[in-house]
Amino acid sequence: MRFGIVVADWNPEVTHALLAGAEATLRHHGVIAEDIVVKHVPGTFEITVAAQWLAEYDDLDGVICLGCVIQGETPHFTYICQGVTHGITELNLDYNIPFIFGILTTLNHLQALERAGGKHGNKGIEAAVTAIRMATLQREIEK
Ligand code: DLZ
Repeated sequence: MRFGIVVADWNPEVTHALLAGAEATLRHHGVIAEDIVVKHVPGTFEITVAAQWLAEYDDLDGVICLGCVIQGETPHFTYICQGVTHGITELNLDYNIPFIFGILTTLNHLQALERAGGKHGNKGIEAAVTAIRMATLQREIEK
């Protein structure tokens, strides 16, 4: 299998931990390094279009989207979360591969760290497992 990973560099101490978890999990399940295509974007809002470009220009079994949006004092949080959720949903319907929603949307920095290798695990690992499961399911169904 061959997977793309799009990771946002906003809140990098969180998102790069998600990336490490996702990459290690794919490798653990037998995906070779050359078949893991990692692309960085500035923030979570940019994830959707980069994921679309990967789907257009590469031959992938799925794209894992990793980001972290932390609530601030303005409604910006809501718009970014709505935008990326809608965008990834659309990609799932428009392309014949799964796009995995590995984006933390938390009320504060601590909640994010707890989900990027802390007491609530690493959601990058869960995203990678979900990608493998969905790609496997698609192969089963399309036979
Ligand atoms: C602008 C912004 C803010 C305020 N907060 C976050 C965040 O918590 N997480 C994140 O990934 N990105 C954030 N951004 C950046 C936007 O995602 C985007 O990069 C900019 O609005 C430029 O389009």
